Amino acid sequence: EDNVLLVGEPMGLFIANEPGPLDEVGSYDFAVAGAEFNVAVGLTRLGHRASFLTKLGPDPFGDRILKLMEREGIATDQVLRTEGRPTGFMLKSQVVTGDPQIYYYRKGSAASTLCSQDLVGLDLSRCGLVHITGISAALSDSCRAAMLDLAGRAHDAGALVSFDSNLRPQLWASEELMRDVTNELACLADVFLPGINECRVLVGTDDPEKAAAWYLERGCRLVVIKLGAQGAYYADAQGRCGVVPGFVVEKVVDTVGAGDGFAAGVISGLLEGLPVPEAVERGCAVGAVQVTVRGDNDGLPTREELASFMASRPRCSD
Ligand code: KDG
Repeated sequence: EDNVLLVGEPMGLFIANEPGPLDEVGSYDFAVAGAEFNVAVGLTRLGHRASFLTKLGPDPFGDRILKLMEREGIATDQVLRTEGRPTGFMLKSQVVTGDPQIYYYRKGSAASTLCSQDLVGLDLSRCGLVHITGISAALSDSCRAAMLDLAGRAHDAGALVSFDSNLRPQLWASEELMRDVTNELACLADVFLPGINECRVLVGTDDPEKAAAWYLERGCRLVVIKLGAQGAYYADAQGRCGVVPGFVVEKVVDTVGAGDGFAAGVISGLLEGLPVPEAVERGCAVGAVQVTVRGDNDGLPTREELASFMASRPRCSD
């Protein structure tokens, strides 16, 4: 079944309208963020069916997120509203180069109360793939337990699990906990999608071959490591591996969301039965489109936009 379940915390997002530190910004644009939400948008734009499991507060951010999900065609029947808990939100700065500054207001949010109990009625029988990220595991102890449960439930139901480490040290009590939990989830995943800098933190190497081998030896089936502008390295349990070159991007506007676009591209390709290198190439393309816009998800391409981008754009190795 080509039905993807995403679980995580969509949030309100204020994007600075001018460069500078967050406390000096004069005006912000209002949007929606959240790694798993971005992947859901990417998948539905590419024509896949996605449903979202989360908890939202009874507030304008929650209403906005729900409406946006509906507009994007993301199924919302697993979205719970939680009385007495706010929907999380975050601020994002504007930068001329490098990664923007991020500040979260999400402690005690509705989504942080997600727990294994919320998964009890979940029907995974028509679900082909479950996508989770390390961010959800970082939100609270109950979220962490729920993500581990969910990975097990997905396997029992015959669904694939894809996992993006999405390391957010700000959200974890310690680097050790972040590393241990992330690696545990990665080894349970069929598809693991870390960045090369994350591999240094997680397994102590930035050699993509060594990092991928570490996860493959411990049960993961396919590891795809993002190499930034260079593209990505993949290795699977059957011994196939290689580097897929990235696409040339003339002007990077905002790097946030590139990894989520990458995940949407890779997952959609795998669900369509593309060979791994082609699915990875699609991931690189969606990630490259995404860095050319300011929002975390509004740049995600439709099938037509993706096809014309891939046909016209040179690769980094050209
Ligand atoms: O990957 C992009 C996300 O980081 C962004 O949309 C916000 O989910 C988010 C987070 O927790 O940082």
